[in-house]
Amino acid sequence: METGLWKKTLAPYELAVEELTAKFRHVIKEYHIRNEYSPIERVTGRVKSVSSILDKMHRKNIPLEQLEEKIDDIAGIRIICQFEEDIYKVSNLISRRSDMVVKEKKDYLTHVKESGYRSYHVVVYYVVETLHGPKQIMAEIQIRTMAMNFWATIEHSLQYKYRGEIPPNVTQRLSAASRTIIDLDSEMSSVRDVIIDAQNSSLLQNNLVRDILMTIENLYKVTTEREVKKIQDEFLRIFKMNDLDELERFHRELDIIAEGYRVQQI
Ligand code: 0O2
Repeated sequence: METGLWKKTLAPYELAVEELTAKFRHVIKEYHIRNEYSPIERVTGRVKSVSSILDKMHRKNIPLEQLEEKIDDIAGIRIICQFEEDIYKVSNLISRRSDMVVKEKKDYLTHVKESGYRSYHVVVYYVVETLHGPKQIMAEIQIRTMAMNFWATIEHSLQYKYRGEIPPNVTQRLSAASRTIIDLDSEMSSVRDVIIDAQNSSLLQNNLVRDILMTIENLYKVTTEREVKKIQDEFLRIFKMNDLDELERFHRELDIIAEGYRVQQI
């Protein structure tokens, strides 16, 4: 296929990666707006390189005409989670969405690959709008923990370096590292509740501080500088106490004050 044709073929996949990445990032945002822990930590996406596509076609004996129906990871999204439990939450979240249809799920967590690779793959059908109307494509969503991603990234780079022929002693060490990662993930899961609790508190504090500062800024427009200075000093005093309940109480009180000024203005 000539360069221009590759560009045309891959364009809808570029769009799908952009849209899906934005959508999953928005999921994180929605959780944070609700002061809730997000099972998605980070999202990245890529369109498979032409050389990697050619490589796969060659490896799997796929003719050019069947490229789009046989290769399901031309559009690839990677979702990184903090804990293994989150992976299944994300997978369920994907199943419930109306803008993508699950074609297949591959669970390499319970069925670890011989290499030691662990991840959860969801292949979805996704429709993008093109100049010629809607086009349905496939996208592969890889969901894994940070630790699994660390392992897979290193192993992938070694595959590349050794062109798939990793020396046996390195393979053995990678297998051992993969087992260590299973232990690490399970250890982290055992303190998941405590970690989530701490992260939720920090998220709530950030949101409260942001709201309070915005309200104080707005108060500048409707009351005297002296009054705002008093409120600001009170805020700094409470902030230094490092007490979330106090901060929430101050936030509520400030809302009532701001509401009072709004009423006065009407
Ligand atoms: P790239 O460069 O990431 O695009 P199969 O023939 O069944 O092994 P298939 O049908 O492509 O592979 O599906 P699968 O197993 O879901 O693998 C798709 C992608 O998962 C791979 O894409 C890798 O990104 C990742 N993957 C699968 N197995 C391994 C592994 O052992 N190690 C690492 N590091 N990643 C893996 P590509 O096309 O191989 O590569």
